[in-house]
Amino acid sequence: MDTAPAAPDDDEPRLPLGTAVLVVVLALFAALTAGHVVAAFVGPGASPLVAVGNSVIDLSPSWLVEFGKDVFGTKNKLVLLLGIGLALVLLAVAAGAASRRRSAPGVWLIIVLGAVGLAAVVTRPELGQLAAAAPIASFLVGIAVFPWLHRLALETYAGKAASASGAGGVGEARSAGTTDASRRRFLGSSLGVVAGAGVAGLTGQAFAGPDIQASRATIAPFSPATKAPPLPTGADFAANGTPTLITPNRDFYTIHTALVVPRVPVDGWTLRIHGMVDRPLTLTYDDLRRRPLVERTLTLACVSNPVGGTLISTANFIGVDLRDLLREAGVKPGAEQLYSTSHDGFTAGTPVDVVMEPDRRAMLALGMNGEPLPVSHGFPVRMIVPGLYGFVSATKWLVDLELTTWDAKQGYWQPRGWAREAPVKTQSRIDGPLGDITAGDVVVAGTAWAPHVGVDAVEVRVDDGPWQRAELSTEVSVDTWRMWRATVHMKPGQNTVTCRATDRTGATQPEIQTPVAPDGATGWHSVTFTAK
Ligand SMILES: Nc1nc2c(c(=O)[nH]1)N[C@H]1C(S)=C(S)[C@@H](COP(=O)(O)O)O[C@H]1N2
Ligand SMILES: [Mo]
Repeated sequence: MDTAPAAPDDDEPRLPLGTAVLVVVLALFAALTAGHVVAAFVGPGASPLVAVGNSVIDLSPSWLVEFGKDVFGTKNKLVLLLGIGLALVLLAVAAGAASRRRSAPGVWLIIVLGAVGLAAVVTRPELGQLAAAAPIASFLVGIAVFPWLHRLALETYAGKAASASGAGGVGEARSAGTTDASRRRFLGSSLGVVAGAGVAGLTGQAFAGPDIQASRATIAPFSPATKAPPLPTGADFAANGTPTLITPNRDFYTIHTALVVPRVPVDGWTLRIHGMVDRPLTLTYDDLRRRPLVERTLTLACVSNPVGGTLISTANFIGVDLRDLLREAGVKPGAEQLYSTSHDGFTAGTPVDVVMEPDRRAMLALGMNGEPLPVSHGFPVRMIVPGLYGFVSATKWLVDLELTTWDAKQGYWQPRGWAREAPVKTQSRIDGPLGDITAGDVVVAGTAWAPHVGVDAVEVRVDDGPWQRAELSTEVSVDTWRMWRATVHMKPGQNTVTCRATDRTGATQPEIQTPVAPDGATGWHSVTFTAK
């Protein structure tokens, strides 16, 4: 790489590659920070980086999304952001290399990236018109900072070039002085850009951060008219390694497509219920709160949970009965699909006949384990339908419910290769024992679920031995997972334990392994334990 400050063949000053790239990187950094800060006020999803990331997720083919989830697990969003960061660095290197003399190529990069950021933000369904302010701020800062730093850098090297070709005493000294001064100016300005962006970023964070938590904090404690029954004794075998029956909010699994969690304050939140109904409704948070609140112990499962996986949790959800609400709106005959939309544009289609089953206990949840919903679990309001996977029923940050037909609309995951109707499959999993095992009698324990159907039996076996019936924890309801435990004999060395559940219809979970797509994994869970 040529790092000479000036080309010998002409007088035009030329930046070393590293400096040219640095100028582009600094300008992009300042631009993205500016957008991020403005986004803190107009909505976190308006940050150009976040909006582009969200659009990449939504536009990616489903195989790529699944590949990302498989390879990077819950870190997949971090990897996506790092990937976008890397792409920006590569573009900065290219633009820097092209901008060693003139700023035009770098200016073009900023124009193109500005357009991409603006396009991503204005096409995000969750963002209002005000959101465009964030990418515009990015663009304005980028288009101002880049030519400015570029000029300062060039002045430094113009000075050097002059001093290199200058002849003799006084003149040389003066040129060197100019060089030092301009170098100081360039370095000082660069540091100023970094510091300014840092301070602005932190200020933005500080202003925007507490906002949604403040809204959450204004929610008065719920006093449900119908409380969840107290947990029976023996509801879990946590002492043997299973989870507790109720998952604490901080441990409840989290799945959503949004790159940053939507922040939806209660003030101004409304839920529209419309479409094929006799009486369309628009409800505020207080409208919902004033209804008789119910508390229900419900298990929620993700369709992407592999056999043996942990994308399943249970909570006491507090909210309003969804069937009652829909009956007030008056569901018209012919309505097949309850199409729910979240603030961030996620959608799910739920069968109307399932939601309207008298004993289905579907709800709009406002609270979870005694608190207002945590922001990452859908504050202020989400949907929960016992027995259906979350992707077709459990819309978080809910803002709209439309009664419609299957032909009219498709939920978010359906065109991406996932099923339209997706009841949770009967499954069982081995959780314990944890720690060292001594050969002989060993208590193995685990979790089983058949939401809205109920688990009737779990069997375990060691290697190819006979199936042995496990003890089941006390059932809380058919909508709640159950724990199991069994004493099995383990020999010194390796022992492969397998489990299988049978639900209340008498169906035993199939041995055949199928992938999570399109409607949930099947197969038996096995764990190999080494006993001493
Ligand atoms: N707005 C929104 N709601 C959503 C999703 C989403 O991506 N966006 N994911 C769904 C899926 S796939 C599941 S499994 C559940 C997970 O809910 P949790 O994060 O509270 O566990 O939320 C559902 N609701
Ligand atoms: Mo899910």
